[in-house]
Amino acid sequence: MKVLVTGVTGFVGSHLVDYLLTMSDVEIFGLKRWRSRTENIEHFEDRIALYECDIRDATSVRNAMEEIKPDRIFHLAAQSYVPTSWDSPSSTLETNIMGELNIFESVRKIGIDPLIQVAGSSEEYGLVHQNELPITEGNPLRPLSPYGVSKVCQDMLAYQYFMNYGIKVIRTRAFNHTGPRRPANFVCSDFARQIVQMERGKKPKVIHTGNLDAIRDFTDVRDMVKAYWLSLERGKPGDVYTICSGTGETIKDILDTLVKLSDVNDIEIKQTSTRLRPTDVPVLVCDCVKFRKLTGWKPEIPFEQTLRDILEFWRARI
Ligand code: A2R
Repeated sequence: MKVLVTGVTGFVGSHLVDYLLTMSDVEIFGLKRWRSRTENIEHFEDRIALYECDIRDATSVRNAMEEIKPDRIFHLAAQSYVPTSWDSPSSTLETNIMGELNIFESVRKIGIDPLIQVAGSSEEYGLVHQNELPITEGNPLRPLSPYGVSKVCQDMLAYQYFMNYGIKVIRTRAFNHTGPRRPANFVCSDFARQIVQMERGKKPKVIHTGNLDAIRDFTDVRDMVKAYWLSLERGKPGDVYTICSGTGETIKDILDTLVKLSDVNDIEIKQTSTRLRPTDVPVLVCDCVKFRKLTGWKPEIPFEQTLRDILEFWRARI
């Protein structure tokens, strides 16, 4: 089976390939740009086939699709960072929406029939009222960032291409996921990196944070990529599945656990306005009963282990 991963050089794409490499009978293909950073894929680069492709460029996407003719596509390429979407809304919308459109159109025009996973996000739900928790697929979509809007559009475009053309799309809406290789602009990695800098004596014992009271639902990325695989194995084309751990953690709990797992103490916490979002949702916790019933999936890696592994990741780099 030919499996194509867009965004293969990214955080999730590289973990997905690690998982795919444990399987037999899977030929792995990845799309990358000529200037993509490759540190996440160096350990498997010689075991997959890489194609240069910018998903905003329809010709480039079509050429890659024509050559590969994949049986399955994990569409992970995106402008994935919420704060950047406020700074660069137009390019976020272009990459995420037009990029996906180019993939669907090339599949349609070439006449191939792959299963396609579209990586949506909890950011699609955006504003969630307390009486609407836990979130399920039926919650209203009220995105609060250009990134969230782009993911709602990806989701709806996927639905439309399934309904109009029978393109076999499975939509996932993943809640927060983290782990080693997550860049330092994401909260767990940000804290872990700052703590390791303190362990190394490279930073005063002051940690800069955003909103510590927010409650988020975290899953280890290595569990998340297994869920993505199962979404194509068992999911119903056209359907949508939220994926989450179902457990809420405050950002403060995450910070406390990281400090507990580290060699530093007496850390001063400073809330920084530049790390706060224009609009933040207090609680984002989900119930993925639909996906669990369908697939039997549940997270296996305890969150404390995830945080330990993130610290180890930064210790190896700082
Ligand atoms: O920016 P690059 O060249 O380093 O590659 C990133 C890729 N990407 C693109 N690939 C082709 N054409 C583009 N115009 C383009 N723009 C971005 O998407 C990188 O390989 C990947 C994104 O990786 P991360 O930022 O690490 O995102 P992550 O956490 O792996 O998220 C995967 C998916 C995304 O759709 C998120 O929105 C969703 O999961 O949560």
